[in-house]
Amino acid sequence: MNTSYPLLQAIQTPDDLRHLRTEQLSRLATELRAYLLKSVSNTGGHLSSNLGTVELSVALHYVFNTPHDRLVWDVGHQTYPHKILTGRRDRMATLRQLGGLSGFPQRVESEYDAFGTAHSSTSISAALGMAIASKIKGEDRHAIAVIGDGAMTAGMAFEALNNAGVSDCNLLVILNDNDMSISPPVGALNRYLAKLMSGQFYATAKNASRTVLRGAPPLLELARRFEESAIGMVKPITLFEKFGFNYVGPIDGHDVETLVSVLENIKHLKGPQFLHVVTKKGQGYELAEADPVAYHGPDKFDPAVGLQKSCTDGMLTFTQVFGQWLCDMATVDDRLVGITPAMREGSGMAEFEQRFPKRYFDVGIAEQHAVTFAAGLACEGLKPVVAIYSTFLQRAYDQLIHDVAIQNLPVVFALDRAGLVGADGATHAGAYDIPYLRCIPNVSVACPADENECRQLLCTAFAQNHPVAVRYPRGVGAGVMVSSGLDALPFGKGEIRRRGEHVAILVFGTLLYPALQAAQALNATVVNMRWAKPLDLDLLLQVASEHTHLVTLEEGAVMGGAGSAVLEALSAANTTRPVLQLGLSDTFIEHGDPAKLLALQGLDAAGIETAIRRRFGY
Ligand SMILES: Cc1ncc(C[n+]2csc(CCOP(=O)(O)OP(=O)(O)O)c2C)c(N)n1
Repeated sequence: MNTSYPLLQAIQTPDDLRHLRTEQLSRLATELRAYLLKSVSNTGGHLSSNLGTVELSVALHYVFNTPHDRLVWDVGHQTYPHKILTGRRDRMATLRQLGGLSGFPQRVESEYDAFGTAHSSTSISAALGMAIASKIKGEDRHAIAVIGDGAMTAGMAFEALNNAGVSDCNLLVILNDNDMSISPPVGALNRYLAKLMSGQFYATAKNASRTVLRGAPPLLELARRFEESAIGMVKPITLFEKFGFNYVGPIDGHDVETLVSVLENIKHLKGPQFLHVVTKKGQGYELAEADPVAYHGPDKFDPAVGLQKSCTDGMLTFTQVFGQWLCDMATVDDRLVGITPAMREGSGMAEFEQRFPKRYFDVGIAEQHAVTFAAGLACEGLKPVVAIYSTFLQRAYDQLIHDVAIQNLPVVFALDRAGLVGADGATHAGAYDIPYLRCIPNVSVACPADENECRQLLCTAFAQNHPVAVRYPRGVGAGVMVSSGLDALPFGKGEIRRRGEHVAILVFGTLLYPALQAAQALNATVVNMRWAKPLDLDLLLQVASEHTHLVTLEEGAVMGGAGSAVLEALSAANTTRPVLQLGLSDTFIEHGDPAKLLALQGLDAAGIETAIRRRFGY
């Protein structure tokens, strides 16, 4: 830590922060922002959202008695300033690396991380639970949820508002409105918030302070506003007031002294409070302000130069393969519609949006709605492709079963980030999709081994008349050339990739390539199974009859996964073979370099070879 951060350097915990004079906070925020930029540019990670929460983090820890008061950050990707202020400044260099700080709040990491997050829109529910618990236990503490305007679009946030608005507990919801999700925000709520901030509806910071200072009981205040709005004198009652909250704002979220004075005042009000704070994504770093999407989650970069084009040696990521396929298939089939729950960039749909705007739907952070919306489209003869991360489809499990599978609707699920994701850690790992999908009737699951198969299996999936998921991992694959055609592979069929003796490795997905390496040393057979469901039974039974030992391999949870499907099938066919199941162990795998994490799970070539030798005594 160098001396250009004199105030920040003196802060080990929020207690130290609370000893500063209010006039010093703006200087502290400047130091914190500079430290943050330097730190994230060295490690990579979420940047623009964190630049936007610097003043809010300072003000919240200054006014509230954390960790006694509970501070719950929604998604948690904007908590780096909070981490720096809560004793983790010196560990920021380890961010998102194996054994280092998580990129999200974690209860095990710090007592200041009141609630673990990473999936969005959980903060109001969790903070409400904490507020009610403190009431039941007779404890005097505040519970605060900080939620972005993107996260606010999720149904779950509204379920929580609906519940909280009629409670009489001391819950403070802070809407951090930067008019951005990862990409520009969508939907009617966004329009409403924009309206709130415009013209006569924009209360100056001064006005907001005065409103709070009056400290009128919410009901009285509501009655007064109703009366005044009836004669057209004053701003109408906001949506949040209609939900039962006392609404304050919008106020400037980069004016730390105002934030402090407003929060000080709100702190003394009873009942559910709603503070609307306006911030700028990327605040204070010109390049991020100009392009908050690119700086949402950059790799390492030089702040003086800015982001450079990332180099993948001409290799396509699976996400790019999907994006190209989507455009190509949409060109030849006008029934195709593409749906993303707020992940346009992450799911590779930017070009599709440009070229097919009428068939592109960003539905907001609303996975449940995305799936049922797709079901409705499919009922009417369209061919929906839902591009969704494996981990986020977990949110829409009932919709998948109840709305899509039971009605056997032809929806394609392009499941990105299947398997380990690396720096984002356990919350984002796509570890469970094979187990959670393969138990649902009518649903098929394809596991391409490389980029070209990914394209081909997407074609196969699209041609089916029932729900099909195609799961593929983050990043690049084996570097296989991707054909430009739209040829499908046969449905439910695998292939033998290498013929060996005694041992056959049945691979589901991209671990085919390390398996081929391991098989070289073992002279084993390698089977590219391609489908976790339906299993290629003929191929499986043929391979079982020709080998003494079987190995199953998948980048997904072993428990209930494709290997379990193989065991079930062998058992049903009354065939007994020793089977070694390789995949992700029954534990949450933390953040780190993906290759290292795979190796730690024994899923690199050396690990696969060792496991086989050990189990079968080779
Ligand atoms: C359930 C779920 N879906 C998608 C995401 C991916 N995601 C992470 S941050 C983000 C945008 C959040 O926008 P907002 O709440 O406005 O925060 P900002 O980044 O603008 O500060 C999204 C979609 C997620 N974390 N959780």
